[in-house]
Amino acid sequence: MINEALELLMHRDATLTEDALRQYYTDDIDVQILLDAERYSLFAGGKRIRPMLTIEFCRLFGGDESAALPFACAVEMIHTYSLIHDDLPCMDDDELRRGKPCNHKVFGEGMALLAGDALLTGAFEAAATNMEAGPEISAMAVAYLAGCAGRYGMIGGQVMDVESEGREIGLESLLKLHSLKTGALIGASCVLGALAAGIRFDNPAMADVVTYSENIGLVFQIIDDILDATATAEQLGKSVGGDKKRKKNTFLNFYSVEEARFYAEQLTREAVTALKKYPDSDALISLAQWLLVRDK
Ligand code: GRG
Repeated sequence: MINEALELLMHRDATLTEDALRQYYTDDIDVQILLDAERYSLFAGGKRIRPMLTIEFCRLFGGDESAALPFACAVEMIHTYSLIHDDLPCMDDDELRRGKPCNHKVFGEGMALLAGDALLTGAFEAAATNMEAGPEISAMAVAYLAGCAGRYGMIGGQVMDVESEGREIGLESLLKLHSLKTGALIGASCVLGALAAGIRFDNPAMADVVTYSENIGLVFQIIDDILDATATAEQLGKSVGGDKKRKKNTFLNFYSVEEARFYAEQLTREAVTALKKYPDSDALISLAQWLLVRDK
């Protein structure tokens, strides 16, 4: 369920991102295997939701997409690294990702680890050298992104996830876990787009960016939990049923599928309300509504 205008825009932003991502790679025979491993996962066909958020928030505030693209690449590199590392035998030990065998299944565990490391460091290089945004905004973006990706952000969420496997946690802890593990990078994707358009942290508009991102971040995870329990591996391009198998804490420990969807609808309404006063917010509103009904 996706309207044609949103589908076109998703495709356009994904193409822009992929063209920009390619520019960070120059072939070097001595590290060819690493570059191949990175590009194997980076260009394996993800939905590119995070870079789209960066580009569209920049556009929402009248910025030029050329200032958003290095930040869009940075968030997609960090996202891809997290998927590679999360699939490793020492984490979720998965087989399939983005419709293909996981990185370590093709390149081996050591190279998959290094490909993730190189994507993480490459992300910060891309963000720090954003010439269009300039050094001051780039520095703010790097600091914000590091906070969201690190110990009090995505990694912190992953730690909470690993530590709570097989043990029941309360709803409040689950909300924190997901707002860190999934929400923090989605939040950074939105904030970096606004920064690229020159919106500073003391601008009241930034609070609307954060409200939208916090709400869609939770929706993203609720739908992910529902899809893990109800969709097929062919549909998602990744293994399904892993949450139950690994006794992970998910929203379905607290709600039925219908109740979880109802909760996600409420959160989507909050996200839409935060942006509807902005004249060019149609794309981001449609994206929030699509995240609620996505089936992959
Ligand atoms: C660094 C090991 C490590 C983990 C960090 C983000 C994360 C924690 C792990 C990745 C796996 C995971 C289940 C993350 C939750 C967020 C999520 C559902 C990611 C999948 O995002 P999509 O659907 O993926 O946007 P595509 O492939 O479309 O880009």
